[in-house]
Amino acid sequence: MRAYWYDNLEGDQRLPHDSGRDLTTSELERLGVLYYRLPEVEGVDKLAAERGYKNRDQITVSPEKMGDVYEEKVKSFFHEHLHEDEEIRYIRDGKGYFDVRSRDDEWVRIQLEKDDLIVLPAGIYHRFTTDADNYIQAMRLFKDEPKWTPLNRSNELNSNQYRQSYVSEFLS
Ligand code: KMT
Ligand code: NI
Repeated sequence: MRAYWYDNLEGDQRLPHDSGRDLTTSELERLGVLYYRLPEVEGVDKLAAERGYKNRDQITVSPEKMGDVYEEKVKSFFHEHLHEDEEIRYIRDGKGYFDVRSRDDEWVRIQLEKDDLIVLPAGIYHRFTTDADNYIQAMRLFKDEPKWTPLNRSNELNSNQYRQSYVSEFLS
């Protein structure tokens, strides 16, 4: 895992967009983003039990797996959105970038690879992209029914109760 400020330059979303300025895991924690390095799946079982995540599935994002819809999917993952539940991803293979908004509404890029697990809190604005290798496999953890509907950023969404809870817990 490496977290750094996004450079905001034009160019493919899958390029590193590396400003060269890093963030620490404690800085991520202040945004409510939790990071774990879990080389053994037992670590995931423990975390899932503690947080009440009973269910899991696996997703592969690649042109081989997705065919013609790959480019479309990658673009849609990159639209800025939030969820009304945590987003937990445990990377099993390949690499990818999760971008999250900072306190000052700047993009922080989090590069993840195999054995990295990330918890994005409900209500945080974020987006995802594969990198130039166009391949990631991830385990998705969820409680009951997955609540993965992305709610795209808008002024109206700022009054959403999950957004407001996030703002009052982490940005106030
Ligand atoms: C998401 O929510 O953006 C995804 O699940 C992307 C694929 S998981 C690495
Ligand atoms: Ni999401």
